[in-house]
Amino acid sequence: MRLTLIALSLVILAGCGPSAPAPALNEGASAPAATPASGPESAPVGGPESAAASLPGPTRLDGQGERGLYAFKLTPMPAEPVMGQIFQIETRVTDARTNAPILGATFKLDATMPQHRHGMMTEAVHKELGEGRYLSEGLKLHMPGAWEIRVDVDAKAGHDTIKLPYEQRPVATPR
Ligand SMILES: [Cu+2]
Repeated sequence: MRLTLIALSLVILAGCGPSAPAPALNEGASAPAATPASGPESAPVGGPESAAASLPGPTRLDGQGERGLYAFKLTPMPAEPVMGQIFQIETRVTDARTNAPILGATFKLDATMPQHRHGMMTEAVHKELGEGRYLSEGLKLHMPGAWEIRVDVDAKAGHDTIKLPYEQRPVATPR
């Protein structure tokens, strides 16, 4: 029973193509307003409290490495990357015990969709900014859904890695 369910959900999750929304075309394109499918206005406008509660909070992108050597704090720029658009992440790496910045590390950051078994379509470039800060450029999440951002650091104290779940929102459909 359980196995069947798991297998089923895996099959569903594995579907990469079908769930991908059509790529946004040039806004200038004189598309004759594709059927403005009567929007699902079913969402009731609740009180301010309930509305706030239903909003997904900002993703926390920090924590300690798996070996407990370093602490990582990731700051995406912009703060909420848009699906399919290039963005950057600045990662601050510190000693998990002393809080001292980790300098001169071999730094790598990558994003994958573990359930789909694929990564990004771009290759990120990393550079050290100083004071334990590392900049990753050229990141792009081309699908909505569950991504995992992984950082690998090699420094004097050794190698450590952190894997952070990140949910990419779909692009809002134009009206
Ligand atoms: Cu995918």
